[in-house]
Amino acid sequence: MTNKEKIGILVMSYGTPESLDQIEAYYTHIRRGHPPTPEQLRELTERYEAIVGGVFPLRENTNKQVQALEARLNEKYPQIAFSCYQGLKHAPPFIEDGVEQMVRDGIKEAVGVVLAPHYSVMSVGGYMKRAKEKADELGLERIRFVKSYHLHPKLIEALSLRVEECMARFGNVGREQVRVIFTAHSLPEKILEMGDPYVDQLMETSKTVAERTGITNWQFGWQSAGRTKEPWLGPDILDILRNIKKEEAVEHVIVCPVGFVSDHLEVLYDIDIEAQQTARGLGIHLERTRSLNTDPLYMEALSEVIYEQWAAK
Ligand code: FEC
Repeated sequence: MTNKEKIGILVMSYGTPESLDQIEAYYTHIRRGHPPTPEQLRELTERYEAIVGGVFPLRENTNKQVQALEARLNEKYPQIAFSCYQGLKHAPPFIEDGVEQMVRDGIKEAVGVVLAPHYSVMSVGGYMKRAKEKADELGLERIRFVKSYHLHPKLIEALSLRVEECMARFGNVGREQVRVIFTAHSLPEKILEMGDPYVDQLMETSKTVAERTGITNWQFGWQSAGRTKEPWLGPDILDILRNIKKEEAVEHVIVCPVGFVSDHLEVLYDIDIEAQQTARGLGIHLERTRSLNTDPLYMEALSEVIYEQWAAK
């Protein structure tokens, strides 16, 4: 089968350090070239130390997701030869490195996809812009992008199964007693004036999962806001926990981080350590839904949106 059409898939993800001594360079990249203060560096290093057991989870998870996606694509669409390339936002191989490697390998047609289902000009839009600029510079014939896939039925199914599985951990507690909080990474509030679809897409995912699972006791919350002076989207998950305990006497909570697809710092620290500590202090039983990682339903959803994007001539 030598005459199969060859398609390059640029799989873009956030990126993470690979060792503790790389945290400073990584943080400097996130801060657009401005190194963190020693205090900021120490604080971030401590958060990584709390979750890293020899490997940085996002490094390993991205590798596994990209391998699983390539395998699924080639199995599902055997008429095409798919090759996946990683392109990371804040760590090597950077987005530009991924595009360069595709060109070096003779790829003429490519599809870019981000391992984050919801579009914001500040998140997915940024990945796409960098990939397109490099592709144009190097003369890659064609690159199209999957912008979002926040309502893909298989993504919704995978998330719904996770909420159900989490609900079962509450034993005899009635479903209506458990508050489900869907979360995503906060962004600066200024995106609201820009007509950005991020907030609406996140609400749509949450509402659809709630409908599918028949859950009525739910709300949305933000997490992991940056520590800057500008206002960020809220309410923050920690404030929500305090308020629902104080004002509504809620004692059972499921956190479902719909904005993330992997186990990494924002899930393993911000939810599993920080939010869990707050919940315990308040006497709340908090459970988190399992991350998607390489879930076959997630790989299937990604394969389908990639194929659709490629096939839309
Ligand atoms: O496990 C890891 O090593 C990396 C976890 C990680 C993920 C992630 C995803 C998103 N971020 C988004 C927005 C921002 C904005 C800023 C920002 C800053 C940080 C810092 C760390 C960090 N982010 Fe992140 N993010 C992850 C980690 N993020 C560490 C720096 C210290 C801190 O603030 O905690 C503010 C800086 C800026 O203006 O750029 C904004 C969004 C996502 C979800 C979409 C995506 O994955 O791209 C949005 C994972």
